[in-house]
Amino acid sequence: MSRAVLSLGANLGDRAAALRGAITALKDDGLVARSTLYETPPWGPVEQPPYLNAVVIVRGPRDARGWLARAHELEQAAGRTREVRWGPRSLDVDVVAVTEDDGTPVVSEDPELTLPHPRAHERAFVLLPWATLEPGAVLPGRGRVADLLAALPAEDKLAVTRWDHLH
Ligand code: A4P
Ligand code: MG
Repeated sequence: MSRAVLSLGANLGDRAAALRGAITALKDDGLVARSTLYETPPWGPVEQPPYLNAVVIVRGPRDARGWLARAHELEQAAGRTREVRWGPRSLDVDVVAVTEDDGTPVVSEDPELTLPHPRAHERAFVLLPWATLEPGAVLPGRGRVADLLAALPAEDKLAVTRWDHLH
């Protein structure tokens, strides 16, 4: 058994349907909690449309690699093809952090599965939904999610806007 925090993002096609489909599919994997959907400006060097992002927490019989495999299955189910790194996608599922059932955080430097996710601590589109979902959350090796969020530029946080209630 382990507990994983997953970050979901989509910026092509019916973004909300892709996120909601993945969240629904995760009910069979031990979905514990899910954030609402947020609209966020694209992060990174590639010019591309805005994203919808969400964070979910799952707990189930998989290990960290099992969660990565599940993430890839969900991407495939959404019709994702890998094109440009950091480029637009119908669904991206990243494993942000995994904790063993005894509370030990999984740490890995393997490029196939780096944990905790090496860029999560600087991404408002991960930290804000996560902190809202789980106010006491800790990103292993980095600190409290609420503190990491507080350290980001105000414009990054203001750009992450709740989307559900508008649609
Ligand atoms: N990989 C290693 N560690 C992990 C992990 N913890 N979780 C490997 C998931 N995958 C991990 O990923 C490339 C490889 O990373 C995989 O083969 C996996 O084994 P990918 O999904 O094929 O490619 P990618 O998503 O283009 O690269 P990467 O590095 O995952 O990109 P990011 O960092 O996910 O960036 N802006 C906003 N606002 N919202 C977004 O969601 N997402 C991206 C993608 C860019 N800008 C964004 C957003
Ligand atoms: Mg990815």
